[in-house]
Amino acid sequence: MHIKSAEFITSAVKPAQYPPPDLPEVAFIGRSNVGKSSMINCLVQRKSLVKTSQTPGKTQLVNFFLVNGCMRFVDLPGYGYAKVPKSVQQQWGPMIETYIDQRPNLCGLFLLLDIRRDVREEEGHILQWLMKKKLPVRLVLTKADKFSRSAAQNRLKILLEQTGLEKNDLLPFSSVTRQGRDELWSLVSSMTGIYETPV
Ligand SMILES: Nc1nc2c(ncn2[C@@H]2O[C@H](COP(=O)(O)OP(=O)(O)O)[C@@H](O)[C@H]2O)c(=O)[nH]1
Ligand SMILES: [Mg+2]
Repeated sequence: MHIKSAEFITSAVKPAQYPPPDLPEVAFIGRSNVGKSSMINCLVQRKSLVKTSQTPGKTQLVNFFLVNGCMRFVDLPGYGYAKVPKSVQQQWGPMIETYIDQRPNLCGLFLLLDIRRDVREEEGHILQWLMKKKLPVRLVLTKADKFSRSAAQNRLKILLEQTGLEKNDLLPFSSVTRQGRDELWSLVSSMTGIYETPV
């Protein structure tokens, strides 16, 4: 996909603040510091459309980005950062579940997991919500550059067992080497039905 434009639209905490559901959306979810902002920036070829940080856990909002004027990327709040107060940590669940439940134009989701980490309770919850909704989901294994190809294959096997997902549901990705970027865009296209940049 040729990237013509990518812009921040708005941040929301509740559905009344979401933009109208008039364009297809794909959403990105993951633990704080998993590399979500870096991945979105890599997809849209912008250095800092989405702020990346050394201090994780800052984004506790649902952030909407308009891409090529025809689809939206939705950056969901990062979870699981210990230094964030408990009260704030407890908001991510309802905020994400509400978005998934109440968004008619949501076409698919990418759940991000650091390739070096195991699947935990939060990822389990999210996978359950998605299966209930029958929404397309892919598990993106971020920071794949931290491993050699063969070590990455071993991790893939372990994560397949932990999640019960199928091989095609997992995608190694790196925003450093851009490994997986084209595959990710193909998935976004098939989820949204948008294959071409509008003229
Ligand atoms: N090696 C490596 N580091 C990454 C990658 N993606 C992100 N990072 C680093 O991981 C940290 C968190 O990244 P960020 O995108 O802000 O994560 P977010 O909290 O999930 O949005 C930053 O220090 C990034 O430079 C990657 O693909 N490879
Ligand atoms: Mg971020």
